[in-house]
Formats: sequence, structure tokens, C-alpha cells
Amino acid sequence: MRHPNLRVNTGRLLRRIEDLGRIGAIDGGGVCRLALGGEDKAGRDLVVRWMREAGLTVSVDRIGNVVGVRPGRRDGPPVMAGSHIDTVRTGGRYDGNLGVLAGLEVVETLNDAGIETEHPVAVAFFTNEEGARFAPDMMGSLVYVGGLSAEDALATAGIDGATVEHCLQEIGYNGPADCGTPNVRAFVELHVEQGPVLEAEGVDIGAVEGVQGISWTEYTIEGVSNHAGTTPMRMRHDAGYAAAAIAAEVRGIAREMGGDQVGTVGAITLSPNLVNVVPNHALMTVDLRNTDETLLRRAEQRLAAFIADLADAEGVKISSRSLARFEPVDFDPGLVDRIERAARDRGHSVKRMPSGAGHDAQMLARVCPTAMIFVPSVGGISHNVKEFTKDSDIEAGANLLLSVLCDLAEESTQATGGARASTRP
Ligand code: HGY
Ligand code: MN
Ligand code: MN
Repeated sequence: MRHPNLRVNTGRLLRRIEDLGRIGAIDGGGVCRLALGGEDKAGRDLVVRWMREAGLTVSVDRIGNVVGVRPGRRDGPPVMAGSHIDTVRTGGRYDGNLGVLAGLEVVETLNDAGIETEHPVAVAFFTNEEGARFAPDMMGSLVYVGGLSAEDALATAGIDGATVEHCLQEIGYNGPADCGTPNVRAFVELHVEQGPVLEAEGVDIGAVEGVQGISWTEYTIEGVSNHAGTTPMRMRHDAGYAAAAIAAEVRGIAREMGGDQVGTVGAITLSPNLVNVVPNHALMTVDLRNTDETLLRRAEQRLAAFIADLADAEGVKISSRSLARFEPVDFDPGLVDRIERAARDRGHSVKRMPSGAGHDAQMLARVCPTAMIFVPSVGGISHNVKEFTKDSDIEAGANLLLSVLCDLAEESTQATGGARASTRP
């Protein structure tokens, strides 16, 4: 530990979480800052101001990723902390925001202590990590590492029809920098766990070993609208029934497979959506995830077979469009070890674990040694206005991030090992 007595300014970090959480604040203590909307712009402007006030050289790339760099004694790739500040509609104030603001707090702490590091230190927030408005999720970091072209990302239309390019221009974050600059020496993301494990086991810190596979698909179901009262059941081609049957099957597959298999139907829109009309159209999404790629593919295949039979039986047309597909990612073993060791050295209990949620780190793992630090989520709740993490856990996570980043920023050898990352964009 290079600076064993160095500690973050917890009060400053907590204030900034509060200040950022006021932008797009919604009832119940949560936040709604969907990617590239007005609230996202306001949040970006605030964080960029803080970055500049901390003396960082700030760049904005073509897809709106923002990177602030603090110089080191030598030039070259920085060690980077980062995450995202866009949220889902029912977001909490910690998801993503903590990793960005804790990274900034590391910089502020180094500034306050007058510490110069060997390598530059960078703080980043990536565009549209949530994928709730524009698919796929982790879009900005995927472009940053070359897994998706900036052109394809810019051309992507969101759930409201607007394109990424148009929205970036609207908010003034269609930056000049090439995507993927600067390249990165190592990446560490602090994030709330968003699940129940750490709290249930009474563990302070998660040393995250990787991220599970993610499969998002949009289904369009075309049936025949008809009278709810006069149409015999045998004559129906009911898009609403088909959507409901798919949702029930998603739950059935997850239940029968057990293990890490999860399945979610988060969005269903029926048309004409009237009490006395058999729906002729449904648009829905399915989110399947598993830590094991073979099992995830098995779940996908089971659902596809069910849907083909359902379309025949109900006489509806069902077409599908992949919104996101990422294989499971393993983080850098050496970096995970380092996080685990540093946590124990600071007297914390620590558990090695996978991430159930997607994160920008899973993309950075394609290009540099990468790992994550989790802190507990109260009640395991996230993507919910009640998302909460205790101040003491925020302080522990931020000080651990400080310790790991300081060590990485001083070392001549790169963090050992390498990540097995997705091979499919
Ligand atoms: O969907 C996810 O796992 C992340 O919140 N984008
Ligand atoms: Mn997140
Ligand atoms: Mn999220």
C-alpha cells in the first residue's frame, strides 16, 4: 500500500452523490436520467465542471464518453476509474454514479495530498450504460473498446424513435475525440452490488470476478384484432395472449433451469390496448442471463422453440430482434487478487463473486486488466428509487478504490494476467 494513511474525504463524496442525485430526482428518493436526455445533460455538465475544477484535462468523444485525465510523472496510458451517470426510469442515486464520483474523489484526494503518481490517473463516465432508452446497454464503453462502431451507435434509434446522434447533438456531447482515446493501462470500477449477496452474508466488499452473460431480445407479435365478445376462442389470433404466454415461459425456463439462470420481461406494449378488442399487436422485450454461456444458449434455444410452436398454435406472426448479446466476462485474476488482498489489509471482510448486472468494466476488460469492487446494497434493491448503500460502505469502497488505483498508478509492471472477454460484439 503506497500511501497507507491516505483517506478520501467522505463528506465531499457524499455531498456530491447528493448533489448529482438532485438532478433528475423523482419521488421516493430516486433518479431518472435516461441516456442523452435533458437530465443526463445536466448531470454531465455538473460532473464535467467538477472534473475541470479538479484540474483534469477533459475530453469528450464522438459517442459522448467523457474522460478526465490527471497527469503523472510520465505520459502514457492512465489507470482509470469510471462507470456511468445515466440511469433507468426508476433509478437510484448510486448505480453508476458512485463509481464516477468515487473516481473523482480519488483525484481530489491525490490533489489535496499533493501526490504525483508515476502514471496518469483518469476518471470516466461512459454513454448509455443502462441501455434502457437505446440498446445495447454499455453502448458507450462498447464503442470505446472497439466492439461497436461509432457510426452504428450514432445511427441507433431509441425506444422513442430519436437517434443517438441527434440526441448527442441536442445535448452538446457529440464530442471531437476519437473513441478509445486515451487507451487505458488498467480499469477499476466501484459499483453497488445491486443484489442481496453481500448484505445477506454480512460481507463488506465484493471482489468481482466477472460479469454474467446477457441476452436481450425484442419480439414483435402480429395477430388479428377482433371483438372481445363475439369472437369464439378458436377463431382468435391474440397478440396479447401470445405475449403473456411468452412471459410465463420465460419464468418457467428460469425456474426449471435454476442455478444462475434469470429471465425478465420488462416491457410489453399492446395495441390497440382497449378493454374490448383482441390485441392485434404486441411489442415486448426478454432479458435472459446466466453466468454460463452454454446454459444461456440453452435458455435462448428453449425460448425460441416455444415461440415457434406458439406462433403456429395461435396463428400469429412473431419476429425477433436482438438488442444486446454479451458472453460472460472474466476479470483480470491478478487485479481481482489485488482487490481482495487490499480489502483484507484494510480489515474488511471480502467475497469473490460474479456480477449479475452488466457494467462498463465488462467492456474495458477487452482492452486492459480490469476488475470491480462491490459494496452492499441495502435489501439487495436496485433499479428502484429505494436503492441505498450505507455511508460507511461508500467510504470503505472509495478508500479501497483509492488504495488500488494508487498502487496501479505507481507500478512499472502492468497488472498481471488478462481478461477472457467476449468475442462477440
Ligand atoms: O442491465 C444491466 O445489467 C445494466 O444495468 N445496464
Ligand atoms: Mn450500473
Ligand atoms: Mn443499472
